[in-house]
Amino acid sequence: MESSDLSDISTTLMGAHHVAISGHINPDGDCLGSVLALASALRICGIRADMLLADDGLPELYAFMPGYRGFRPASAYDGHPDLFVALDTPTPKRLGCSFPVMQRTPVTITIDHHPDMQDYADHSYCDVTAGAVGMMVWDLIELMGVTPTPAIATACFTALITDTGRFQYQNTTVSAFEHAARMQAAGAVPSQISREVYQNRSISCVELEARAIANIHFGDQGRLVYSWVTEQDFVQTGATRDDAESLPDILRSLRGVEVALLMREEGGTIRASMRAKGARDVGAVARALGGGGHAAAAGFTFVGTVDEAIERVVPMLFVGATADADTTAANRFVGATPTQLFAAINSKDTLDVPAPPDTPADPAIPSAPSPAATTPVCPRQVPTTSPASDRNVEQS
Ligand SMILES: [Mn+2]
Repeated sequence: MESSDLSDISTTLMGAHHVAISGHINPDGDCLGSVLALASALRICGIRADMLLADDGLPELYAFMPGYRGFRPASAYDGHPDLFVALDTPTPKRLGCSFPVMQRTPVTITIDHHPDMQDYADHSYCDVTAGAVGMMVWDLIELMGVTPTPAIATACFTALITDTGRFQYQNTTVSAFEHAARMQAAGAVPSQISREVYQNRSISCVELEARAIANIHFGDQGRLVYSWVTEQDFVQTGATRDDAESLPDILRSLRGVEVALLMREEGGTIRASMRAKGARDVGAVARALGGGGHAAAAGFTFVGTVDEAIERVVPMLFVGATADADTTAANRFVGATPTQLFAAINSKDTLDVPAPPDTPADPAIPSAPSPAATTPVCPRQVPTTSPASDRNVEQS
């Protein structure tokens, strides 16, 4: 295992005959666009490139990207490539069904931008300052000597716009805009891509959003917001799993909110997505719960019910939200019982917080909890006894 630079990786790629490329499970715009762009560039060089899906899901949202139907589930893949590339995937676990393919491939590469990337390949390249892996793939394609086609530019721009939240997140750097300019010059049409990704919602998606808005609860004097959607909500609205993608950002967009948590019920588990504004680091909380991600956007899976997840996770976010840069704050509470967590939250030590933000006066915005509420009160009351299953967290 070694840390390589992009030109080493370019050389390795150009020497290959048959490459398999995969992103992570629950694929997003960055991993799908990055895989598509790199595969296109390799094919231009006369190298066979197979695009693998780490799980069976392929979101229709990104079907406008040229070559999209070329993805195939890794679970049904029986090829024997001589080179494997993992993009946007920090851990082998996130490679899902693509990991066995990686294991039977003689040479392996990872290119990523997650702060928690593990060194699990022969060659790995990680740039945590890159807004999207699509930017790194763009640089790599230039190093390969390939002139980016409009299809490559469209795929990379889609990666960039989705991972920077339309150039709104903290990872929107000068370099992100410079890359965007080069992608547009090569044929990406930002207005068209934005229309496909953001102006293309189903009524089911909006109805699911209404359910999530109806479940909104505040904690930490309005700085924390959380909500959830149940399996029943999906059935009744006809919404798909992909339709839930926009929900965390809706929560974060609320005035005064610094940390947002959206829980999605799926089988016996809760898929949780967190978003942060400003200096808050939800990535640390996600890692403490067995998940991962970035400071501003992270997630984890929780084995249990919505109520159990609220009881377990909301206090951690509350403490994290009051700890500023102290990313170890959340870790201190791993393994604690709910009773211990709430005791800690109620202690003066962890409530030494700055003055609360102005309470929103707009009647359209759900009112913040009263100043007397010094705990992250869930209207779904936390039981006084503690039947919560802490064991589930460690398993997720
Ligand atoms: Mn990414």
